[in-house]
Parts: sequence; structure tokens; C-alpha cells
Amino acid sequence: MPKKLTAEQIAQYDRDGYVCPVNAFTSERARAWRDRLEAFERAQGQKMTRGHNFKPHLLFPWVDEIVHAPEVLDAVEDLIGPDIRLFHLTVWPKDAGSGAYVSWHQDATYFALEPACHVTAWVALTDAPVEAGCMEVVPGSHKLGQLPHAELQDTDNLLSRGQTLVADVDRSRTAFMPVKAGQFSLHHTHLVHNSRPNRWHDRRIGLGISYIPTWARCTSSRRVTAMLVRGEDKYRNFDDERRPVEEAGPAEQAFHAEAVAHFRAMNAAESDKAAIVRR
Ligand SMILES: O=C(O)CCC(=O)C(=O)O
Repeated sequence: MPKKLTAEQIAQYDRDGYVCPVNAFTSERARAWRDRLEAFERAQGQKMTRGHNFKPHLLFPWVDEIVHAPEVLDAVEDLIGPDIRLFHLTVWPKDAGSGAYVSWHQDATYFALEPACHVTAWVALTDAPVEAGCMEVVPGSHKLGQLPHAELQDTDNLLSRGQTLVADVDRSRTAFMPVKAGQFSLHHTHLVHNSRPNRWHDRRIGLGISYIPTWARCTSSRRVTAMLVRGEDKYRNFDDERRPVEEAGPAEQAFHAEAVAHFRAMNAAESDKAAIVRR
């Protein structure tokens, strides 16, 4: 018996590679989280965008609350089972009128996960309608396996390595995943997706939370951390992550910096490996 998703939503995930939208939090709660994120940005004088948007669940107790929320984890459990680690988290902000976009890609490209079974919950802290550049996907593309990507450097691309699907995408076959503040979508790690610039009147912000079953492993030569968020882990394929206590306190910042460095090193090693194939 599923905990949160309907049988139709689970069938849609299997068939199309995504589910959208799923109700989780009130818009007031999402607004309060957005306010905290933006207060931190103001205090730092730095937006949590490209280069500064990895793993905030290690810095902020309010993000820790979201990644452990049953409203999200129950749906994730319906797809990957009860023993769950958080593998990665990216904040995806797009200012209104900016050129920021995300190129066509598959999340699995530099994750080196075996098997490729991770699911991303994209939790909306603001409304994300089509005009704001919500995610756009190719339904069913998760069944194609890992596709070739090239690295195209462009500072407007929120993907820091610029990984971009080599093949052209037929836009007549795509679907949008609009969500309202407090809702989330779910997508499979092989689902081809992108997002266009924000042409709406407000900023668009989401947290892309990547969950894996504890039995998955990272085949990269570089070991990474991942947080056990539900159930138990008999496999120990990842180093544990420390839960934040003080908002961006010194211990939180030190642990975060180290975990991000490990993750970037793994990503770089996987990108180098893929470059050999690309040549
Ligand atoms: O937020 C976006 O526009 C893209 C998000 C994304 O690529 C992801 O969550 O995998």
C-alpha cells in the first residue's frame, strides 16, 4: 500500500519518468522558508546561485526539516523503498528577467550511481509556472539509459559543468512541470529535462533534493557523503553527513565545505572519465 502517491502516479513515474504536482506544504510555510533563504543571501551579500547552491541541508536546520519531511519522504519511499539516503541537494533560483536557464541534461550524467535509480524531489519555495521557467521534460526518456553529453560553458547555465545533451530535443514532445509554492515534482535520474529563463514577475526558487535507496552505490574512485534520512543502512556505501544545529554555524560551514569539496571532486573525476568517451 503506497504511503502518499496514488497507483496512477506510481504508474506515471514508471511510464513517463516524472510525477507533477504533488501537494506537500502550505504556501505560507514555503514563503517562510524563502524568506530565510533570502535573509541569508542578504547577510552574505551573495545569492545562492551557480557556484554557491550545493548541499544547503548541511548548513540550515530549516532545509534539514524539508529533507526529512514525511510529506516528501513518503512519496520518495513509494518509489525507491523505505531505506533512503539524501545523495545531493541543489538550490535552483532564477531571478525574474534574468538569462539564467538549465540546459537539456540527465541528472545521472556525473553521479556514477549504480544502479541509476535516484529520484529528485523538486520542492517549490515559490510558485514556478511555465512563464517562470519551470522544468520541461521529455516524457519516457528515462527509458533511454545514459545519453552522451558535451560540456558547453555558459555563465547563464545554472549547471556549473555545463553538461548538455548532444542530441537535439524535439520540443513538440516535451511536457512542463509547473508547481506552486509548497508543492513538489518527482523525476527519474535518466529523465531528459531542462528549464528556460524566467519571464515572470517574481523570482523562482526550488530545492532539487536527490534521494537514493541505501543499497545504491557510487562507483566513482572519489568517495562522497550522503545523509541517511529514513530507515536503516546495511550497506555503508557512503560516509554519513552531520545534521545542522546552528544556522550556518562554524561547525556547519566546515562540514559543508568538506562535503561539497568531495562532491565536486567526484563530479570532476566523472567528467574526466566521460571526456575520454567524448574524444
Ligand atoms: O530548477 C531547474 O530549473 C532545473 C532543475 C534540475 O535540473 C533538477 O532538479 O535536476
